[in-house]
Amino acid sequence: MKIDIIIAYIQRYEFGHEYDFVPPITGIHLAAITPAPHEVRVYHQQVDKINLDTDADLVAISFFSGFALSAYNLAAEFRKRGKTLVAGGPHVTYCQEEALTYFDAIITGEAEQQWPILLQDAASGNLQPIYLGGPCDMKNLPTPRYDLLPDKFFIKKVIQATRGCPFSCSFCTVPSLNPGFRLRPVADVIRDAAYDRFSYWWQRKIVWFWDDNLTIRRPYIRELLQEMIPLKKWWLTQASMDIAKDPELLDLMKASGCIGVFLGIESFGVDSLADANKRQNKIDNYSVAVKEIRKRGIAVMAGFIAGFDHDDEASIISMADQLMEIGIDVPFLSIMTPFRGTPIYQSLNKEGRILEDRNWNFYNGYNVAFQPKKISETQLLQAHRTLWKQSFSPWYAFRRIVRGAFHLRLGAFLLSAFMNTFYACKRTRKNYPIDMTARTFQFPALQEQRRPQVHAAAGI
Ligand code: B12
Ligand code: SF4
Repeated sequence: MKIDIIIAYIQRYEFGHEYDFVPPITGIHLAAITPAPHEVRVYHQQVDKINLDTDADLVAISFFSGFALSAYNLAAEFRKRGKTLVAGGPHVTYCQEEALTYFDAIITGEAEQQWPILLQDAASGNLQPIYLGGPCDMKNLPTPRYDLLPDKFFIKKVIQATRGCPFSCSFCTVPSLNPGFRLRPVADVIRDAAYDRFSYWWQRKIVWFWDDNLTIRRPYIRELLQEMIPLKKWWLTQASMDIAKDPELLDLMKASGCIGVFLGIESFGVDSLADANKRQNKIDNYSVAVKEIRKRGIAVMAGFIAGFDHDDEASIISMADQLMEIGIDVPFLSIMTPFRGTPIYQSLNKEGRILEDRNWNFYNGYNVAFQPKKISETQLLQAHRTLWKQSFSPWYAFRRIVRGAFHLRLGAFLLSAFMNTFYACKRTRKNYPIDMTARTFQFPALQEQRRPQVHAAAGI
Protein backbone atom coordinates (compact mmCIF):
# COMPACT_ATOMS: atom_id res chain seq x y z
CA MET A 1 0.00 0.00 0.00
CA LYS A 2 0.96 3.63 -0.40
CA ILE A 3 0.67 5.34 2.98
CA ASP A 4 0.65 9.07 3.74
CA ILE A 5 1.46 9.89 7.37
CA ILE A 6 0.35 13.39 8.31
CA ILE A 7 1.19 15.26 11.50
CA ALA A 8 -1.68 17.76 11.81
CA TYR A 9 -1.08 21.26 13.07
CA ILE A 10 -2.76 24.63 13.54
CA GLN A 11 -0.69 27.79 13.64
CA ARG A 12 -0.48 29.08 17.22
CA TYR A 13 0.74 32.62 16.47
CA GLU A 14 -0.89 35.51 14.63
CA PHE A 15 1.32 34.98 11.59
CA GLY A 16 2.59 31.68 10.37
CA HIS A 17 6.10 30.77 9.38
CA GLU A 18 7.14 28.57 6.50
CA TYR A 19 10.04 27.05 8.40
CA ASP A 20 10.29 25.55 11.86
CA PHE A 21 12.96 24.92 14.40
CA VAL A 22 12.64 21.23 15.16
CA PRO A 23 10.29 18.47 13.91
CA PRO A 24 8.17 15.94 15.76
CA ILE A 25 9.64 12.44 15.84
CA THR A 26 6.22 10.74 15.56
CA GLY A 27 5.86 10.68 11.76
CA ILE A 28 9.41 9.60 10.94
CA HIS A 29 9.28 6.96 13.67
CA LEU A 30 5.98 5.53 12.37
CA ALA A 31 7.51 5.54 8.87
CA ALA A 32 10.54 3.63 10.16
CA ILE A 33 8.42 0.91 11.77
CA THR A 34 6.24 0.52 8.67
CA PRO A 35 7.02 -2.91 7.25
CA ALA A 36 8.00 -3.44 3.63
CA PRO A 37 6.64 -3.53 0.98
CA HIS A 38 4.44 -0.61 2.03
CA GLU A 39 5.58 2.76 0.68
CA VAL A 40 5.41 5.67 3.04
CA ARG A 41 5.50 9.49 2.83
CA VAL A 42 5.45 11.87 5.80
CA TYR A 43 3.89 15.35 5.86
CA HIS A 44 4.08 17.93 8.66
CA GLN A 45 1.24 20.38 8.39
CA GLN A 46 3.28 23.01 10.24
CA VAL A 47 5.56 23.35 7.18
CA ASP A 48 4.08 21.21 4.36
CA LYS A 49 1.06 21.68 2.14
CA ILE A 50 -1.18 18.64 2.41
CA ASN A 51 -2.05 17.06 -0.92
CA LEU A 52 -5.71 16.09 -0.57
CA ASP A 53 -5.66 14.45 -4.00
CA THR A 54 -2.93 12.04 -3.02
CA ASP A 55 -2.64 8.62 -4.64
CA ALA A 56 -2.18 7.03 -1.19
CA ASP A 57 -4.24 3.94 -0.35
CA LEU A 58 -4.20 4.78 3.34
CA VAL A 59 -3.92 8.12 5.13
CA ALA A 60 -2.68 8.05 8.74
CA ILE A 61 -3.03 11.21 10.83
CA SER A 62 -1.39 12.03 14.16
CA PHE A 63 -2.43 14.96 16.32
CA PHE A 64 -2.43 16.62 19.72
CA SER A 65 -5.77 17.83 21.14
CA GLY A 66 -5.10 21.43 20.11
CA PHE A 67 -4.79 20.38 16.49
CA ALA A 68 -7.72 17.96 16.43
CA LEU A 69 -10.01 20.18 14.38
CA SER A 70 -7.44 20.41 11.63
CA ALA A 71 -7.04 16.63 11.68
CA TYR A 72 -10.82 16.14 11.52
CA ASN A 73 -11.13 18.54 8.63
CA LEU A 74 -8.38 16.79 6.72
CA ALA A 75 -10.11 13.50 7.46
CA ALA A 76 -13.43 14.87 6.18
CA GLU A 77 -11.74 15.97 2.95
CA PHE A 78 -9.97 12.63 2.48
CA ARG A 79 -13.18 10.77 3.20
CA LYS A 80 -14.92 12.67 0.41
CA ARG A 81 -12.14 11.34 -1.82
CA GLY A 82 -12.77 7.79 -0.67
CA LYS A 83 -9.54 7.26 1.27
CA THR A 84 -9.10 4.79 4.10
CA LEU A 85 -8.30 6.81 7.20
CA VAL A 86 -6.54 5.88 10.41
CA ALA A 87 -5.39 7.92 13.40
CA GLY A 88 -3.37 7.72 16.60
CA GLY A 89 -1.68 9.90 19.19
CA PRO A 90 -2.53 11.45 22.58
CA HIS A 91 -5.89 12.97 21.61
CA VAL A 92 -7.21 9.85 19.92
CA THR A 93 -6.22 7.72 22.90
CA TYR A 94 -8.55 9.65 25.21
CA CYS A 95 -11.27 10.63 22.73
CA GLN A 96 -11.80 7.35 20.93
CA GLU A 97 -15.46 7.67 20.11
CA GLU A 98 -15.04 11.16 18.71
CA ALA A 99 -12.05 10.10 16.60
CA LEU A 100 -13.93 7.12 15.20
CA THR A 101 -16.47 9.55 13.79
CA TYR A 102 -13.85 10.75 11.35
CA PHE A 103 -11.53 7.79 10.98
CA ASP A 104 -12.04 4.19 9.89
CA ALA A 105 -9.66 2.92 12.56
CA ILE A 106 -7.57 4.17 15.46
CA ILE A 107 -4.64 2.92 17.49
CA THR A 108 -4.65 3.94 21.14
CA GLY A 109 -1.49 4.48 23.21
CA GLU A 110 1.83 3.31 21.83
CA ALA A 111 1.52 1.82 18.37
CA GLU A 112 4.66 -0.25 17.75
CA GLN A 113 2.93 -3.63 18.06
CA GLN A 114 -0.40 -2.72 16.50
CA TRP A 115 0.73 -0.67 13.49
CA PRO A 116 1.94 -3.65 11.39
CA ILE A 117 -1.23 -5.55 12.31
CA LEU A 118 -3.43 -2.63 11.30
CA LEU A 119 -1.60 -2.31 7.98
CA GLN A 120 -2.00 -6.00 7.28
CA ASP A 121 -5.72 -5.80 8.07
CA ALA A 122 -6.12 -2.70 5.88
CA ALA A 123 -4.30 -4.38 2.99
CA SER A 124 -6.55 -7.43 3.24
CA GLY A 125 -9.74 -5.34 3.57
CA ASN A 126 -10.27 -6.43 7.15
CA LEU A 127 -9.66 -3.20 9.06
CA GLN A 128 -10.98 -3.18 12.66
CA PRO A 129 -12.12 0.06 14.32
CA ILE A 130 -9.90 -0.04 17.39
CA TYR A 131 -6.41 -1.38 17.91
CA LEU A 132 -5.39 -1.22 21.55
CA GLY A 133 -1.74 -0.26 21.75
CA GLY A 134 0.38 -0.71 24.86
CA PRO A 135 3.78 0.08 26.29
CA CYS A 136 6.51 -0.85 23.81
CA ASP A 137 9.58 -2.62 25.20
CA MET A 138 11.83 -0.20 23.20
CA LYS A 139 14.16 -2.97 22.01
CA ASN A 140 15.31 -3.07 18.38
CA LEU A 141 13.56 0.11 17.29
CA PRO A 142 14.86 1.30 13.93
CA THR A 143 16.44 4.68 13.22
CA PRO A 144 13.72 7.26 12.45
CA ARG A 145 13.35 8.03 8.72
CA TYR A 146 15.26 11.33 8.84
CA ASP A 147 15.49 11.14 5.06
CA LEU A 148 11.74 11.88 4.90
CA LEU A 149 12.01 15.22 6.74
CA PRO A 150 11.71 18.34 4.60
CA ASP A 151 14.56 20.87 4.67
CA LYS A 152 12.17 23.34 6.23
CA PHE A 153 13.18 22.05 9.66
CA PHE A 154 16.34 23.69 11.00
CA ILE A 155 17.25 20.77 13.25
CA LYS A 156 16.47 17.23 12.11
CA LYS A 157 18.06 14.72 14.45
CA VAL A 158 15.29 14.06 16.99
CA ILE A 159 15.70 10.89 19.05
CA GLN A 160 14.01 8.97 21.82
CA ALA A 161 16.11 6.96 24.28
CA THR A 162 13.48 6.36 26.96
CA ARG A 163 9.72 6.48 27.37
CA GLY A 164 7.64 7.25 30.44
CA CYS A 165 8.19 9.15 33.66
CA PRO A 166 7.96 8.06 37.32
CA PHE A 167 6.29 11.32 38.42
CA SER A 168 2.60 12.10 38.15
CA CYS A 169 2.03 15.80 37.61
CA SER A 170 -1.64 16.71 37.62
CA PHE A 171 -1.67 18.29 34.13
CA CYS A 172 0.30 15.61 32.31
CA THR A 173 -0.90 12.59 30.37
CA VAL A 174 2.47 10.81 30.26
CA PRO A 175 1.83 8.52 33.27
CA SER A 176 -1.30 7.07 31.63
CA LEU A 177 -0.24 7.44 27.96
CA ASN A 178 3.22 5.92 28.40
CA PRO A 179 2.99 3.84 31.58
CA GLY A 180 6.19 2.58 33.18
CA PHE A 181 9.70 3.76 32.44
CA ARG A 182 11.39 1.99 29.54
CA LEU A 183 14.83 2.26 27.98
CA ARG A 184 16.26 1.62 24.55
CA PRO A 185 19.54 -0.27 24.41
CA VAL A 186 22.37 2.28 24.52
CA ALA A 187 23.89 0.92 21.28
CA ASP A 188 20.64 1.64 19.39
CA VAL A 189 20.50 5.20 20.67
CA ILE A 190 24.14 5.83 19.81
CA ARG A 191 23.54 4.46 16.30
CA ASP A 192 20.78 7.04 15.81
CA ALA A 193 22.79 9.86 17.40
CA ALA A 194 25.64 9.08 15.01
CA TYR A 195 23.38 9.25 11.93
CA ASP A 196 25.01 11.82 9.69
CA ARG A 197 23.26 11.92 6.31
CA PHE A 198 22.11 15.52 6.62
CA SER A 199 22.89 18.51 4.39
CA TYR A 200 24.12 20.97 7.02
CA TRP A 201 26.72 20.71 9.76
CA TRP A 202 24.30 21.78 12.48
CA GLN A 203 21.87 19.05 11.46
CA ARG A 204 24.69 16.53 11.91
CA LYS A 205 25.91 18.18 15.11
CA ILE A 206 22.70 18.68 17.11
CA VAL A 207 20.82 15.79 18.71
CA TRP A 208 17.51 16.60 20.38
CA PHE A 209 16.15 13.94 22.75
CA TRP A 210 12.34 13.98 22.66
CA ASP A 211 12.17 11.95 25.89
CA ASP A 212 9.67 12.53 28.66
CA ASN A 213 12.38 12.55 31.33
CA LEU A 214 15.72 11.27 30.03
CA THR A 215 17.88 11.40 33.14
CA ILE A 216 15.69 9.45 35.56
CA ARG A 217 17.57 6.12 35.60
CA ARG A 218 21.08 7.20 36.62
CA PRO A 219 23.12 4.08 35.65
CA TYR A 220 21.49 4.16 32.19
CA ILE A 221 22.03 7.86 31.53
CA ARG A 222 25.64 7.61 32.71
CA GLU A 223 26.31 4.75 30.31
CA LEU A 224 24.58 6.58 27.45
CA LEU A 225 26.48 9.80 28.04
CA GLN A 226 29.84 8.01 28.25
CA GLU A 227 29.10 6.61 24.79
CA MET A 228 28.04 10.05 23.54
CA ILE A 229 31.42 11.63 24.37
CA PRO A 230 33.33 10.30 21.32
CA LEU A 231 30.53 11.42 18.97
CA LYS A 232 31.26 15.08 19.81
CA LYS A 233 27.64 16.14 19.38
CA TRP A 234 25.65 18.97 20.90
CA TRP A 235 22.56 17.56 22.58
CA LEU A 236 19.41 18.72 24.39
CA THR A 237 16.71 17.08 26.47
CA GLN A 238 13.93 17.40 29.05
CA ALA A 239 14.89 16.49 32.61
CA SER A 240 13.77 16.91 36.19
CA MET A 241 15.29 19.53 38.41
CA ASP A 242 16.87 16.95 40.70
CA ILE A 243 19.77 16.65 38.21
CA ALA A 244 21.10 19.86 39.76
CA LYS A 245 21.86 17.91 42.92
CA ASP A 246 24.05 15.46 41.04
CA PRO A 247 27.32 17.25 40.16
CA GLU A 248 28.83 14.09 38.70
CA LEU A 249 25.93 13.75 36.26
CA LEU A 250 26.11 17.44 35.34
CA ASP A 251 29.84 17.10 34.62
CA LEU A 252 29.15 14.11 32.42
CA MET A 253 26.39 16.01 30.63
CA LYS A 254 28.86 18.76 29.91
CA ALA A 255 31.57 16.35 28.77
CA SER A 256 29.16 14.59 26.40
CA GLY A 257 28.12 17.86 24.73
CA CYS A 258 24.88 18.87 26.46
CA ILE A 259 23.92 22.39 25.41
CA GLY A 260 20.37 22.65 26.75
CA VAL A 261 18.07 21.20 29.37
CA PHE A 262 14.33 21.80 29.51
CA LEU A 263 12.98 21.87 33.08
CA GLY A 264 9.29 21.85 33.91
CA ILE A 265 9.46 24.55 36.60
CA GLU A 266 5.77 25.41 36.11
CA SER A 267 5.19 27.86 38.99
CA PHE A 268 6.67 30.07 41.71
CA GLY A 269 3.78 29.29 44.05
CA VAL A 270 4.17 26.63 46.76
CA ASP A 271 0.45 25.87 46.70
CA SER A 272 0.41 25.64 42.92
CA LEU A 273 3.27 23.16 42.92
CA ALA A 274 1.43 21.11 45.52
CA ASP A 275 -1.73 21.20 43.37
CA ALA A 276 0.34 20.13 40.39
CA ASN A 277 1.81 17.27 42.42
CA LYS A 278 5.20 18.57 41.30
CA ARG A 279 6.99 17.34 44.38
CA GLN A 280 10.39 17.29 42.69
CA ASN A 281 10.41 21.12 42.42
CA LYS A 282 11.50 23.19 45.41
CA ILE A 283 11.08 26.94 44.93
CA ASP A 284 13.91 27.86 47.33
CA ASN A 285 16.27 25.81 45.21
CA TYR A 286 15.35 27.23 41.79
CA SER A 287 18.20 29.76 41.63
CA VAL A 288 20.81 27.31 42.89
CA ALA A 289 19.61 24.55 40.57
CA VAL A 290 19.65 26.79 37.50
CA LYS A 291 23.07 28.13 38.50
CA GLU A 292 24.51 24.62 38.89
CA ILE A 293 23.39 23.69 35.38
CA ARG A 294 24.49 26.98 33.79
CA LYS A 295 27.87 26.70 35.57
CA ARG A 296 28.56 23.90 33.08
CA GLY A 297 27.69 26.23 30.19
CA ILE A 298 24.38 24.43 29.62
CA ALA A 299 21.37 26.60 28.73
CA VAL A 300 18.30 26.23 30.92
CA MET A 301 15.02 26.23 29.04
CA ALA A 302 11.99 26.08 31.32
CA GLY A 303 8.24 25.68 31.09
CA PHE A 304 5.88 27.84 33.17
CA ILE A 305 2.12 27.44 33.47
CA ALA A 306 -0.42 30.18 34.14
CA GLY A 307 -3.81 29.24 35.58
CA PHE A 308 -3.28 27.22 38.75
CA ASP A 309 -6.06 27.66 41.30
CA HIS A 310 -3.87 29.90 43.45
CA ASP A 311 -2.87 32.13 40.53
CA ASP A 312 -4.16 35.65 40.10
CA GLU A 313 -3.15 38.25 37.52
CA ALA A 314 -0.31 39.60 39.65
CA SER A 315 1.24 36.20 40.34
CA ILE A 316 1.12 35.33 36.64
CA ILE A 317 2.63 38.58 35.37
CA SER A 318 5.32 38.56 38.05
CA MET A 319 6.73 35.35 36.56
CA ALA A 320 8.37 37.49 33.83
CA ASP A 321 10.74 38.97 36.43
CA GLN A 322 11.01 35.87 38.58
CA LEU A 323 12.21 33.70 35.71
CA MET A 324 14.77 36.37 34.80
CA GLU A 325 15.99 36.44 38.40
CA ILE A 326 16.59 32.72 38.63
CA GLY A 327 18.55 32.81 35.36
CA ILE A 328 16.34 31.04 32.80
CA ASP A 329 17.78 31.26 29.28
CA VAL A 330 14.67 30.39 27.26
CA PRO A 331 11.20 30.45 28.85
CA PHE A 332 8.16 28.57 27.48
CA LEU A 333 4.96 30.10 28.76
CA SER A 334 1.70 28.26 28.55
CA ILE A 335 -1.78 28.27 30.01
CA MET A 336 -3.08 25.37 32.12
CA THR A 337 -4.93 23.03 29.77
CA PRO A 338 -7.24 20.29 31.01
CA PHE A 339 -6.17 17.53 28.63
CA ARG A 340 -8.30 14.40 28.75
CA GLY A 341 -6.52 11.62 30.63
CA THR A 342 -5.07 13.95 33.29
CA PRO A 343 -5.96 14.30 36.99
CA ILE A 344 -6.54 18.05 36.46
CA TYR A 345 -9.22 17.29 33.88
CA GLN A 346 -10.92 14.91 36.27
CA SER A 347 -11.07 17.39 39.12
CA LEU A 348 -12.10 20.36 36.96
CA ASN A 349 -14.75 18.25 35.31
CA LYS A 350 -16.06 17.10 38.68
CA GLU A 351 -16.29 20.72 39.78
CA GLY A 352 -18.09 21.67 36.56
CA ARG A 353 -15.28 24.02 35.53
CA ILE A 354 -14.58 22.75 32.01
CA LEU A 355 -15.84 25.39 29.56
CA GLU A 356 -18.03 23.32 27.31
CA ASP A 357 -18.30 26.00 24.63
CA ARG A 358 -14.55 25.88 23.95
CA ASN A 359 -13.60 23.63 21.07
CA TRP A 360 -10.28 21.80 20.70
CA ASN A 361 -8.60 24.93 19.30
CA PHE A 362 -8.57 26.17 22.88
CA TYR A 363 -6.39 23.20 23.85
CA ASN A 364 -3.23 24.44 22.11
CA GLY A 365 -1.49 25.53 25.32
CA TYR A 366 -2.08 29.24 24.69
CA ASN A 367 -5.81 29.55 25.39
CA VAL A 368 -8.27 29.05 28.25
CA ALA A 369 -10.59 26.04 28.27
CA PHE A 370 -11.62 25.99 31.94
CA GLN A 371 -12.98 28.33 34.59
CA PRO A 372 -10.05 29.58 36.71
CA LYS A 373 -10.62 29.81 40.46
CA LYS A 374 -9.56 33.32 41.47
CA ILE A 375 -9.92 35.23 38.19
CA SER A 376 -12.09 35.14 35.08
CA GLU A 377 -11.15 33.31 31.86
CA THR A 378 -10.51 36.66 30.18
CA GLN A 379 -8.28 37.85 33.01
CA LEU A 380 -6.27 34.63 32.79
CA LEU A 381 -5.83 34.99 29.03
CA GLN A 382 -4.85 38.63 29.35
CA ALA A 383 -2.45 37.99 32.22
CA HIS A 384 -0.77 35.27 30.15
CA ARG A 385 -0.48 37.57 27.13
CA THR A 386 1.04 40.30 29.34
CA LEU A 387 3.49 37.78 30.77
CA TRP A 388 4.39 36.63 27.26
CA LYS A 389 4.85 40.17 25.93
CA GLN A 390 6.98 41.19 28.88
CA SER A 391 9.11 38.06 28.81
CA PHE A 392 9.87 38.44 25.13
CA SER A 393 10.21 42.20 25.08
CA PRO A 394 13.42 43.14 23.22
CA TRP A 395 14.98 44.29 26.51
CA TYR A 396 14.32 41.01 28.37
CA ALA A 397 15.37 38.90 25.39
CA PHE A 398 18.52 41.00 24.95
CA ARG A 399 19.42 40.62 28.63
CA ARG A 400 19.08 36.85 28.38
CA ILE A 401 21.26 36.75 25.26
CA VAL A 402 23.98 38.92 26.83
CA ARG A 403 23.90 36.84 29.99
CA GLY A 404 24.29 33.75 27.83
CA ALA A 405 27.31 35.25 26.07
CA PHE A 406 29.10 35.36 29.43
CA HIS A 407 28.02 32.04 30.89
CA LEU A 408 27.10 29.54 28.20
CA ARG A 409 29.20 27.31 25.99
CA LEU A 410 29.07 28.09 22.26
CA GLY A 411 26.22 25.74 21.26
CA ALA A 412 24.13 26.76 24.26
CA PHE A 413 24.71 30.45 23.58
CA LEU A 414 23.73 30.04 19.92
CA LEU A 415 20.58 28.20 20.99
CA SER A 416 19.61 30.87 23.51
CA ALA A 417 20.43 33.71 21.09
CA PHE A 418 18.47 32.07 18.29
CA MET A 419 15.38 31.28 20.34
CA ASN A 420 15.24 34.58 22.20
CA THR A 421 15.67 36.51 18.95
CA PHE A 422 12.98 34.37 17.30
CA TYR A 423 10.44 35.04 20.05
CA ALA A 424 11.42 38.71 20.41
CA CYS A 425 10.89 39.14 16.66
CA LYS A 426 7.45 37.61 16.99
CA ARG A 427 6.81 40.02 19.85
CA THR A 428 8.01 43.15 18.03
CA ARG A 429 6.01 42.28 14.92
CA LYS A 430 2.98 42.14 17.22
CA ASN A 431 2.86 38.47 16.35
CA TYR A 432 1.36 37.08 19.53
CA PRO A 433 -0.11 33.72 20.41
CA ILE A 434 -3.54 33.57 18.83
CA ASP A 435 -6.45 34.48 21.08
CA MET A 436 -9.11 31.97 20.06
CA THR A 437 -11.90 33.90 21.77
CA ALA A 438 -11.22 36.88 19.47
CA ARG A 439 -11.06 34.87 16.28
CA THR A 440 -13.47 32.98 14.20
CA PHE A 441 -11.77 30.20 12.38
CA GLN A 442 -13.59 29.02 9.35
CA PHE A 443 -13.54 25.28 9.55
CA PRO A 444 -15.58 23.49 6.92
CA ALA A 445 -18.59 21.66 8.33
CA LEU A 446 -17.42 18.59 10.16
CA GLN A 447 -18.38 15.22 8.80
CA GLU A 448 -21.64 13.84 10.05
CA GLN A 449 -21.36 10.92 12.43
CA ARG A 450 -21.58 8.13 9.97
CA ARG A 451 -20.42 5.11 11.92
CA PRO A 452 -22.70 4.46 14.91
CA GLN A 453 -22.61 0.73 14.17
CA VAL A 454 -18.83 0.77 14.59
CA HIS A 455 -19.14 2.40 18.00
CA ALA A 456 -21.48 -0.33 19.09
CA ALA A 457 -19.17 -3.02 17.75
CA ALA A 458 -16.22 -1.45 19.53
CA GLY A 459 -18.15 -1.36 22.78
CA ILE A 460 -17.66 2.36 23.41
C1 B12 B 1 8.51 15.71 22.46
C2 B12 B 1 7.25 16.42 22.91
C3 B12 B 1 7.07 17.73 22.47
C4 B12 B 1 8.05 18.42 21.54
C5 B12 B 1 7.75 18.01 20.08
C6 B12 B 1 6.32 18.28 19.70
C7 B12 B 1 5.78 17.44 18.58
N1 B12 B 1 4.97 18.07 17.79
O1 B12 B 1 6.05 16.27 18.49
C8 B12 B 1 7.78 19.91 21.88
C9 B12 B 1 8.68 20.30 23.05
C10 B12 B 1 7.98 20.91 20.75
C11 B12 B 1 6.36 19.82 22.39
C12 B12 B 1 5.51 20.87 22.38
C13 B12 B 1 4.20 20.77 22.77
N2 B12 B 1 3.62 19.73 23.39
CO1 B12 B 1 4.49 18.04 23.67
N3 B12 B 1 5.22 16.39 24.11
C14 B12 B 1 6.30 15.79 23.75
C15 B12 B 1 6.41 14.42 24.45
C16 B12 B 1 7.29 14.61 25.69
C17 B12 B 1 6.92 13.25 23.64
C18 B12 B 1 6.18 13.06 22.30
C19 B12 B 1 6.97 12.14 21.41
O2 B12 B 1 7.64 12.57 20.50
N4 B12 B 1 6.95 10.83 21.70
C20 B12 B 1 7.64 9.85 20.88
C21 B12 B 1 6.78 9.44 19.69
C22 B12 B 1 7.42 8.34 18.90
O3 B12 B 1 5.61 8.95 20.29
P1 B12 B 1 4.16 9.56 20.05
O4 B12 B 1 4.21 10.87 19.40
O5 B12 B 1 3.40 9.45 21.32
O6 B12 B 1 3.56 8.54 19.01
C23 B12 B 1 3.34 7.20 19.39
C24 B12 B 1 1.87 6.93 19.69
O7 B12 B 1 1.19 8.04 20.25
C25 B12 B 1 1.33 6.53 18.37
N5 B12 B 1 0.86 7.52 17.43
C26 B12 B 1 0.98 8.86 17.45
N6 B12 B 1 0.41 9.38 16.36
C27 B12 B 1 -0.06 8.36 15.61
C28 B12 B 1 -0.74 8.35 14.39
C29 B12 B 1 -1.13 7.12 13.85
C30 B12 B 1 -1.84 7.11 12.56
C31 B12 B 1 -0.84 5.93 14.53
C32 B12 B 1 -1.25 4.64 13.96
C33 B12 B 1 -0.16 5.94 15.74
C34 B12 B 1 0.22 7.16 16.28
O8 B12 B 1 2.41 5.86 17.74
C35 B12 B 1 3.66 6.35 18.18
C36 B12 B 1 4.54 5.17 18.51
O9 B12 B 1 4.06 4.47 19.62
C37 B12 B 1 4.92 14.17 24.82
C38 B12 B 1 4.68 13.28 26.00
C39 B12 B 1 4.39 11.88 25.52
N7 B12 B 1 4.97 10.92 26.17
O10 B12 B 1 3.68 11.67 24.55
C40 B12 B 1 4.38 15.59 25.00
C41 B12 B 1 2.93 15.86 24.61
C42 B12 B 1 2.63 15.13 23.33
N8 B12 B 1 2.92 17.30 24.37
C43 B12 B 1 1.83 17.84 24.71
C44 B12 B 1 1.53 19.22 24.53
C45 B12 B 1 0.25 19.72 25.12
C46 B12 B 1 2.40 20.09 23.86
C47 B12 B 1 2.16 21.58 23.59
C48 B12 B 1 0.78 21.97 23.12
C49 B12 B 1 2.57 22.28 24.91
C50 B12 B 1 2.40 23.76 24.96
N9 B12 B 1 1.82 24.22 26.06
O11 B12 B 1 2.79 24.49 24.10
C51 B12 B 1 3.24 21.89 22.52
C52 B12 B 1 2.73 21.81 21.06
C53 B12 B 1 3.80 22.28 20.09
C54 B12 B 1 3.76 21.73 18.70
N10 B12 B 1 4.22 22.52 17.78
O12 B12 B 1 3.37 20.60 18.41
C55 B12 B 1 0.86 16.85 25.32
C56 B12 B 1 -0.29 16.53 24.38
C57 B12 B 1 -1.57 16.28 25.11
C58 B12 B 1 -2.73 16.26 24.19
N11 B12 B 1 -3.74 15.51 24.54
O13 B12 B 1 -2.76 16.93 23.20
C59 B12 B 1 1.80 15.67 25.68
C60 B12 B 1 1.16 14.29 25.65
C61 B12 B 1 2.36 15.95 27.11
C62 B12 B 1 1.28 16.20 28.12
N12 B12 B 1 1.19 17.42 28.64
O14 B12 B 1 0.52 15.36 28.49
N13 B12 B 1 6.06 18.56 22.81
S1 SF4 C 1 7.77 15.25 35.31
FE1 SF4 C 1 7.18 15.95 33.23
S2 SF4 C 1 6.79 14.05 32.06
FE2 SF4 C 1 6.84 13.50 34.24
S3 SF4 C 1 4.67 13.51 34.87
FE3 SF4 C 1 5.55 15.55 35.35
S4 SF4 C 1 5.15 16.84 33.54
FE4 SF4 C 1 4.80 14.68 32.94
